[in-house]
Amino acid sequence: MNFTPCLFTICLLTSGLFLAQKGGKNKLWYDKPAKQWVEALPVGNGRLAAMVYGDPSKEKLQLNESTFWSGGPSRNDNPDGPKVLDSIRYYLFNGNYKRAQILADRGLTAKSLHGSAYQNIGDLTLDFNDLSDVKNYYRELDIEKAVATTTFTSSGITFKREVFASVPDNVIVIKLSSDKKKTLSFTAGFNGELKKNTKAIDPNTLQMDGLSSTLDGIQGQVKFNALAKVINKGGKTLVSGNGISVSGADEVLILVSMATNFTDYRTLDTDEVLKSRKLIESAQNKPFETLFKNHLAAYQKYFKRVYFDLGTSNAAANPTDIRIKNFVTSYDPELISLYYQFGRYLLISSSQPGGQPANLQGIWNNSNKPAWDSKYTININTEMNYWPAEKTGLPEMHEPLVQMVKDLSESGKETAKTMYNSRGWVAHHNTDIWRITGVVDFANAGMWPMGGAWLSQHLWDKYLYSGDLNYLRSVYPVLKSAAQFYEDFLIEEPTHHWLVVSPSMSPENIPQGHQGSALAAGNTMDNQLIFDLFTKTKKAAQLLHMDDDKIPVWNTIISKLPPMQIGRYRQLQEWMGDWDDPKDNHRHVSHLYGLFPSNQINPFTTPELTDAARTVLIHRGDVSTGWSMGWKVNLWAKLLDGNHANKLIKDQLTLVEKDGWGSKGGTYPNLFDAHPPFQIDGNFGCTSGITEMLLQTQNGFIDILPALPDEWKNGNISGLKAYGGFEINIIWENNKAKEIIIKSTLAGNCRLRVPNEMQLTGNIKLKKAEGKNPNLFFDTPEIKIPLISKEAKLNPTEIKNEFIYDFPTEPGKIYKLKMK
Ligand code: FUC
Repeated sequence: MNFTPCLFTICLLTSGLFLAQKGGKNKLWYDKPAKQWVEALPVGNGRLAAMVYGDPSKEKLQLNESTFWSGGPSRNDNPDGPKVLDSIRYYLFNGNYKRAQILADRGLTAKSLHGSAYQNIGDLTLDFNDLSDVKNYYRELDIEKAVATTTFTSSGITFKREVFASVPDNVIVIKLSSDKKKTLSFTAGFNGELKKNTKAIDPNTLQMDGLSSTLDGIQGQVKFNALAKVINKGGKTLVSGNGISVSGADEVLILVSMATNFTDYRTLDTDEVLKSRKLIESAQNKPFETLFKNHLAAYQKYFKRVYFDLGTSNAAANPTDIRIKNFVTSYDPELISLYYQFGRYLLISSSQPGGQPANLQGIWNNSNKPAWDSKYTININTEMNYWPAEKTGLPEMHEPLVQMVKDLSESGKETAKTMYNSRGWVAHHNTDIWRITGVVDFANAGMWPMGGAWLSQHLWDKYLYSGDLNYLRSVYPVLKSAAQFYEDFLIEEPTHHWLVVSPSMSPENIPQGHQGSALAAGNTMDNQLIFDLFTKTKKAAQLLHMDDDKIPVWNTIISKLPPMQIGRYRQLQEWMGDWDDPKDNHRHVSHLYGLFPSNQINPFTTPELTDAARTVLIHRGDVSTGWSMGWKVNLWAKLLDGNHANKLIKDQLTLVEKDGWGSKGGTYPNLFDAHPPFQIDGNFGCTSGITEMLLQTQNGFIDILPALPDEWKNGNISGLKAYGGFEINIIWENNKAKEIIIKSTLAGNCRLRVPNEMQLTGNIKLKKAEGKNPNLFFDTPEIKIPLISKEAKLNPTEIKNEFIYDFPTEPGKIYKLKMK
């Protein structure tokens, strides 16, 4: 192919009809086709996904379907659990950590099944037979419309390709057009490693079917069927080998449908051929304009809820990969807002009601043996995927996670019984589409019986945004059963007689002097998770007037949990013993769960713990894997240090040019987060973190611009959500809040913390806030006084709280505050 990249200064496409608006606020764009997967552009409808390469001569769309996983319905509980549990606990309480680990590997780690892998359907290729004289090349992903477009000229003709994945029509739509009739000629074909057959079933329909892999001894049982319907205007189509050749068409629409036999995590009885065919049949009679209109309405309903503007600069005139490369040395605020909205784009595109939750790679995966199986790591990664959901106006996208937790509460009940002889449900550090809940990999990574406790927090937190009691009623049994597991599983440790989780670990870190074993009892994160789980379950029961008799039981458990501890280096202790190493730069900062996403540590009511949490972050350092940096953006925001949070955003927006493995994260040319390799949690974590810099809602009030970096002088954001059903718009100028608009949907007291003096427009006066916030959505927990090492020299910072106001609100009313 003779290919000339376009220079952005001269890249004006020739034809008026095909003139593409190059770049722009919500666009990723490039002046060359993707050479590797992390340069291709993702589209998805929550179930179907494609990575679009945009190659003029050899177009490729790598395809996924969210239910195409290796294996089949399966479980992985180790039945020897009850035989080894007491001994493991004995060893842990007596300092023989290594023996505990060895025994856990023997009696608790899964005997053979370590989880299934999310797999790749294959590629749709469109071979244009080496186009000559390619010029004016341009490709973009418009995240405001969720469309990937490629345009270029060849021999003076302008070609255009548009691709989107439609939720309402449930197919991937590709439109090929040009500004001259009869110029579209190519061969279309399917290919994939796991295919069984691929053929043209008629001159307009390609079909591929296949079967998922066998892994860890579980026979691959997921069957897929993929169809591509080629609808040409003008020209003709012919079956050519396994493909279809199109010649001399004026315009071509290709509809891609994919389906599997997956019905639910226990059942594989869907007719994948019928499903895939029906979807094509109902889409094929609709004109492109109708398909596009349907798609746009369904997508924008979600996307347009939040608008974010941080200003722009000349840097925005460059292609996206160059902007990432230059980010640290140039001033490019619009890349931050683009990256932010890209996180929302990815969540809308990978997690739709009724579907699977976003896995480690969302739904985009080109491998059949992906990193960590591209499954669900629930000791941080899956939770992080959903941090932006509620607060950035995407509660519907949270639903697949809620459904997965409901599934796990069923599958995990058997695990609790089989492995620990306990009631309730338990999940460890991984799960997959079959909702396995046993211990995977090896004890040093997998022996963490807290996955259920962490995921359950999402059930309650979702309620805090909507106030929907019917929803709360529907998830309450899951919360109660998660708590019930720990009612049975917690054990009194011999020194302080605290109730602790044992065996467990602080994911996935090994304390110094611990004989190389990660296993320990009473780890800080576990205590924080249990505290939250029981506190939230109790609140839910009280709101729903249920289980009065359980309240004293839960209160007793809460009172016997260990307090947080500040160790000799002034650090929040990660473990029950003062074992932290100030040189430890492990990517997990599990004990900081208490700071974010939880609110047990905050600068307002727990200054000493806040100081100790800051020490941990300083010891750990900034640069790490992608998701670790994404978490740290949130953590520094919660410490009210916007400049440090901004530094982390810069670390995260460091270009990683090539796909591969490593421990230094960053961002790929297509804005995918680099663990490396690609892992989507970093994208979502950072979107959440940016929100936390502008709005926090967990400390008993709505905190406006709590961690605004000096560099973000002017900006505005609208459509953010706070607890208690409040919707917030903020405009700031010269680092001061200029205007705040608050919509109340549920009524109640609105307590606001603002960075400068403000007044309400209209008749209502702001009152200086005093005492506890009467609005129960903002209720904050009572934390035990921490134990502090005698060697620790604390340095807590005092927070200036000059402007905290109260005003009453009514449902449906809008309130405007202006700078005084
Ligand atoms: C956890 C992390 C790794 C990776 C994996 C998917 O094990 O420690 O860094 O993100 O999940």
